[in-house]
Amino acid sequence: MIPAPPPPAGPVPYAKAQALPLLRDMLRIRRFEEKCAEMYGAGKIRGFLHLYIGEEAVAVGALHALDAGDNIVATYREHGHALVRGVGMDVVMAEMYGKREGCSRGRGGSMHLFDAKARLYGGNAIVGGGLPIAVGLALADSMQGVARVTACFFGEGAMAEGAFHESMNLAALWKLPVLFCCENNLYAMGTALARSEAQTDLCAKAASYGMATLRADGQDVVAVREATLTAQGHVREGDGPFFVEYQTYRFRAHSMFDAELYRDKREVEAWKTRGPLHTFSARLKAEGKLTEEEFLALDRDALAEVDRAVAFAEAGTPEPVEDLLRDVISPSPRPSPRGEGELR
Ligand SMILES: Cc1ncc(C[n+]2csc(CCOP(=O)(O)OP(=O)(O)O)c2C)c(N)n1
Ligand SMILES: [Mg+2]
Repeated sequence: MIPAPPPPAGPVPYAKAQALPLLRDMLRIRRFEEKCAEMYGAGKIRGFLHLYIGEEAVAVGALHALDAGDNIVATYREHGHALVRGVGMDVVMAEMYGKREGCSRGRGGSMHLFDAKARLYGGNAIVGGGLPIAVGLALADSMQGVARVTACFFGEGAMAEGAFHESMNLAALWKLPVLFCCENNLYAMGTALARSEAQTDLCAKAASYGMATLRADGQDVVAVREATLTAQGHVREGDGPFFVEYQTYRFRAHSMFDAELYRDKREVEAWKTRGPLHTFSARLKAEGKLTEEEFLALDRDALAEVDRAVAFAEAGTPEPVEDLLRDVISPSPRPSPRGEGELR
């Protein structure tokens, strides 16, 4: 059993007007993903589906500490990052459905949400795959003299990948503006960190590249935001990359195909008592910054947004079969079904 951390101490250091948007975004993610699970059961969403339920404080706290013009790179557990970044819930849901109106034109699905205008560069199914992309984006910015942070989210499982070490090394060597955001939810599929890693102190691994590090309670949206504010300030000042470990927990299975035989149900229940939504709303209520009516209104708004997104996705168009080879690059060009014989 991996014990849950103690509850957050001290008052929320934000006024009501600053605190409620954090709660609102956590509710939007939670309600969106609950609907995704339902629609998966109904056969409307297919393929892989990895839910972020329980981890919402990480994407919300971190993205609320970044500028809207910063780059975001994420994993296949990225619905929350897309929603907080401002990708419309309607086009995200349409992508989940594989519809042409989706943010990746229905080509990517749950694991490949992408929106260049929002500077969301995936959505990546490959564990550790986002790290070199983030380093490349930051290298481009630094060569072009653009002042921007690239925040790269990845799970602790990615830290066993060669791509992680190569990316950390180059980012530190070239002092690139990358904020490495490790979402440490303690498990990589069914493998607990200590079963696969000789060094379980993730900050120590990052520090071995001479990188500044911070560890934050990923179940507390305030702790996440504050740690990220510090870290992004360091990166923005030109002091090189920064690594933040957010200690969090997923309340659901790894994906929709996981019997969860590797963890004790009591452990899951204990961590649920540290759920980011109810602990934050309880603190705000205790401090007189939130009434039950206001909470219910935020929840109603989130549910209504989800209903509109489902209607949009249902009304969308499936990718026509004859278009399936469009934008697919092949080393041996073959005539397309339209007979044009060219790569596009
Ligand atoms: C390179 C690579 N190896 C293996 C997999 C299969 N795989 C998918 S998710 C996953 C676990 C990753 O765990 P972690 O990085 O901690 O992220 P989490 O799912 O916990 O958010 C693995 C091994 C993959 N997608 N890519
Ligand atoms: Mg993990």
